[in-house]
Amino acid sequence: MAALLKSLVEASEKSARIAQLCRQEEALFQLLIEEKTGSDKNKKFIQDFKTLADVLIQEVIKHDVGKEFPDLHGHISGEESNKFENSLGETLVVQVCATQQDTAALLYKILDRNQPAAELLAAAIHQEVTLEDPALEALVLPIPAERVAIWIDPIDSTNQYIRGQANVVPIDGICPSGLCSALVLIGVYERSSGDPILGVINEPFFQEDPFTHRWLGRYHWGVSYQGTRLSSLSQPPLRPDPSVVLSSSEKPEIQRALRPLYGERLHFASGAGYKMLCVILGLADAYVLSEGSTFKWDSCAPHAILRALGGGMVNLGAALQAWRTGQRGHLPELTYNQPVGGAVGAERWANQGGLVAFAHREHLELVMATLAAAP
Ligand code: 2IP
Ligand code: CA
Repeated sequence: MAALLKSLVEASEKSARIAQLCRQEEALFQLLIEEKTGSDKNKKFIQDFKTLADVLIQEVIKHDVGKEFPDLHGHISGEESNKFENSLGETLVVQVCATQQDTAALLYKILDRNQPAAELLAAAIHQEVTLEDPALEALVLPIPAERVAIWIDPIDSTNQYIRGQANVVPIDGICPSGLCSALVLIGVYERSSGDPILGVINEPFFQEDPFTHRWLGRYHWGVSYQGTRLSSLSQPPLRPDPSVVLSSSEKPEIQRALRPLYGERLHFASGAGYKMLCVILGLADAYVLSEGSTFKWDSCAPHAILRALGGGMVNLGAALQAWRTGQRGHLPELTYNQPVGGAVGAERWANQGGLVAFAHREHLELVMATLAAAP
């Protein structure tokens, strides 16, 4: 069912436009930041921000895709809750209304009666986005909507989205930080097995037009389902001198353990989705993360694309255990349908045990052998 893929790509394009608009309109952007509290707070940041753009984008995807595929109703989830508190202390439920006028009226209340901002956003939410992508038109994919569910990260790397610089100079193609690491991630998994089967990654801040200063985005997709593997990208080549991308907060002992394999070719970057994208694009051969600081909505879309390219994403803790006991044939990949037992809030959907993202099985084996041999 290529219609589902097309619908998700279109939803990601609309999302990217909303993300660009909120970042471009300074007055709008200032209105949009709200601190996360309680169990929804990502424990990694002292202060973690959720933006109204985040919530809006998630609701737009739910609305647009849910309208086209009623079987997906109740099976589209994301990082954000759609309750939003404005500076007057009113709690409002963010949703896409039947008409642009109604959405503008709701946003007017959420945005503390800022009419221009409400109208700008409502227009972006209700715009028609239709793609002219011959590669998508030509596809036939037998994916039944009633057997799948969706994880959305409306804007991954929220911190960089809020504070990131526009023109960070990349090191070996990888930006250590910056707006370019803010991504829209939409991943589809099979409800019964939890396997990731379809992914869309949209880069709203791929390039800035030097003349108009407008942002140009781009998107990537991949499908891996019942023997069908298709992607807008090709598998990157295996390199003789491999490199790895890590979180800047990765443990020193893991960095030391990886030195024998990578030497100086250790890169650091913000954004879990962005680091996975670096592997997808062949800018790094692996993303190794030793902690459970990513979530199902971070990894589902990139994981599906990696599988479409012949790679994958394993649970690092479980894979190391299997490796050490000699069970090396089938290292355990991440799945998306089971919450962490006993956890609450966002932690229910954490990728506990960390992860390794890879584009070549041969390279995953090198990572496993290197980490298993570390003192
Ligand atoms: C975050 C974001 C962070 C990442 C963290 C994710 O998602 O991608 O950048 O940490 O794991 O959960 P790091 O940059 O150290 O990899 P969000 O920004 O959507 O909360
Ligand atoms: Ca995220």
